Amino acid sequence: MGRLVVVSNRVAVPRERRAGGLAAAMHAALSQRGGLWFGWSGRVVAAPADAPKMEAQGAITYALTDLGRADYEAYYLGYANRALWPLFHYQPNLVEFSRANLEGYLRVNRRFAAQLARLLREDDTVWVHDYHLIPLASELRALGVGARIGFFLHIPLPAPELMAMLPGHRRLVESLADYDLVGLQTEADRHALADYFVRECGASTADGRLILTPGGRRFRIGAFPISIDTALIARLATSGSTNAATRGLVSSLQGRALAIGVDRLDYSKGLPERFEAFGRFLARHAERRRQVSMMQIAPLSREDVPEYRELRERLERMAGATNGQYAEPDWVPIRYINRSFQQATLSGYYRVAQIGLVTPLRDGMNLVAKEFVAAQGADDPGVLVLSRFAGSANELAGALLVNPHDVDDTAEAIEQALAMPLAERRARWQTMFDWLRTHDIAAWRDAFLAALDAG
Ligand code: ADQ
Repeated sequence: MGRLVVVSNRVAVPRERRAGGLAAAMHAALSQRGGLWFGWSGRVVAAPADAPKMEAQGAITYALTDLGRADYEAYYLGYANRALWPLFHYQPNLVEFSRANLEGYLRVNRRFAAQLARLLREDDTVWVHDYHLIPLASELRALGVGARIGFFLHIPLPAPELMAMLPGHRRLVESLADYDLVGLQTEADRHALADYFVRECGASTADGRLILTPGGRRFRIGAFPISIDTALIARLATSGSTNAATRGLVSSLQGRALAIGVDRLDYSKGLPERFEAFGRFLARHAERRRQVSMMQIAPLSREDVPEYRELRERLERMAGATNGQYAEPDWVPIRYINRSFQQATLSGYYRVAQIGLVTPLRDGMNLVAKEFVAAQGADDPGVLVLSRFAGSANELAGALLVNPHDVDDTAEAIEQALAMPLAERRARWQTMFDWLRTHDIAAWRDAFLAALDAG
C-alpha cells in the first residue's frame, strides 16, 4: 500500500498543539501508512516561497506553505469564508461574492496543486479536506496526477436551488468529478449532491452513489458521518470530573444545575437564538430562576471577517441584557466565556452539566453534541438538547431535538430536560453512547479510506 497524503487548509503540526479528534485520527493513519500532510502554514508573508517548507517527524512529513496577503484575503477570508461558508450554511443573505475573490480562490488552489504535485508518487492515496480546496483535484489532474484522490466536505452541502445562487457554481461543483470519491457528512448531503449533478450538469446515476458525467467522468459519492474518539472523551471526562477546574466550577454552582454550550463563535451555531431561548425559559419558568445557570464557551474565530465581529458584539449585548434582567447577588444566569480549553477540561465540564445545548442553525455534523454524550456517566447522565439541523441529529436519537429558529421550542426543551426522570435520561443516553462506541473517529476514517482504496 502506498503512502497517505492528507491535504487541508490548516495542518495540525504536533508542536502547535492544534489538538482535536480529526488531527489525532489523521496522525494515526499517517503514521501507520507513512505519509505527508500538506497545507497552509497559517502564516501570511510578503513574498511566499515557491516550495513548501518540509518538516519530518517520524513516519510523517509536514509540507507547509505560506500565503501572500492578497491570496489570504481573497482565498481564505473572501471566497472560502464569506461566500462558501455562509451559502453552504443556508445563509445566502450573508454571502459576499466578488469575482476577484473567486479568482484568488482558484489561484491558491492552483498554487497548492503545483507545489503538491511535485511531492506526489503514483501509488499515493490523497485525501483532501473541506470547502477551501474543492477544485484541488481538477488542478492536480491538469498537472497529470493519476493517483487516487478523495475529498471530504466537513460542512453541509446545500440543496441545488441554493447552490445555484452562487456565481460560477457549476464550474466549482463540477470540479468534484475529478475526485475518485467525495464524502459528505449525511445522506441528505449526499442526496443534494447527486441531485445537483443530475439537474445542473446532466449527469446520470442509477443509485445516487456512482455518478457519470456527460463528459465521461465516473466518481463515487457517499455519506461518512464524522465522529469523535469516544473512548478517549469518556476517559477524560471520568478523570476530569474530579480535577481542580471541574471542582471549581461545581463549587461555584452551589448545587444548581448547569446547561453548557461549547461552540466556535460563529453565526452558524445559533448562539443569539440560544441566548434568547434561555431568556425565554427564565421568563416562562420563574420557579426555575436561581436553579440553573447556562455556561456558554465560545472562543473567537475568524475575527478578520466583519460578520463575526458583529456577532460578537451582539452576543455581548444579549448576555449583558439577560444577566442585567435576571441576575441576583449570588446567581448569574449566563456565564459567557470567549476562550479555549483543553479537551480534558472541557470533558470534565460536560460531565458535570445536566444539559448540553447544541443548537446550530446548520452544522455539517457538530462534534460537541457527540462529545457531550461521550462525557456523561451512566449513573446520572445529562440530557442533550440538539438542533434538528445538525448532521449529528441523524445519529443521536436519544437527544431532545429542537428547531433553533423556534425560541419557544428550545425554551421548552430546556424545561423538559431539567424535569426528565432519571430512568428516561439513562435510556436515552445509553442508546446514544452505544452508537458512539462503535461509530467513532477511527471507524469514520477507516470507512472513508477503505471506500477510496476500493475505488
Ligand atoms: P466546527 O464548526 O469547528 O467543525 P464542531 O464539529 O463542533 O464544529 O467541532 C468543534 C471542535 O472544537 C470540537 O471538538 C470542540 O470540542 C472543539 N472546541 C470548541 N470550542 C472549544 C473551546 N472553547 N476550547 C477547546 N475546544 C473547543 C466543522 C463543521 C462541523 C463538523 C466538524 C468536523 O462545521 O459540522 O462536525 O468540522 O467535520
